[in-house]
Amino acid sequence: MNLSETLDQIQEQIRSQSSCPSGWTQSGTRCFLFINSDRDWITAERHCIELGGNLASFHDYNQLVFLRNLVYSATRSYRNTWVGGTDAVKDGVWFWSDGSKYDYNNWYRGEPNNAGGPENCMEINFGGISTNDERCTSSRPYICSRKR
Ligand SMILES: [Ca+2]
Ligand SMILES: [Ca+2]
Repeated sequence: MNLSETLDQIQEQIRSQSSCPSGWTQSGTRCFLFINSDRDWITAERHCIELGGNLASFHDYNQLVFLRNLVYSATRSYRNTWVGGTDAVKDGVWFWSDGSKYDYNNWYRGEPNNAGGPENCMEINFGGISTNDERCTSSRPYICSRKR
């Protein structure tokens, strides 16, 4: 093999390592997949784990907009959709199932409110761009996220 062929091979390896699996959308260093099947939160999370990730987290307004647009591109609507936020361990203490820092939120006014009972899982696309705490047993489509 000559030098040029070797370089081509190395470049191809870098390309394949730095891109998302087929069907996933890249944003920054991560890959995202909207799954248009209604599941309860923990079933959604377990499916994301099977796919090598977790339910998606977001850490600023733009990342939340990105997730919202991902739902729109797949469904042409802004369906309420699970992400990885939960306060199931201790009410009012929110964290992300992917272990990243819980450093941003954009709750709809009056949320999170545990309306009519425990609401311990986070959905996006509630009241526009905002989020809501929802019963974890509700069925929603969901967004998985994983490293490239
Ligand atoms: Ca709660
Ligand atoms: Ca709520």
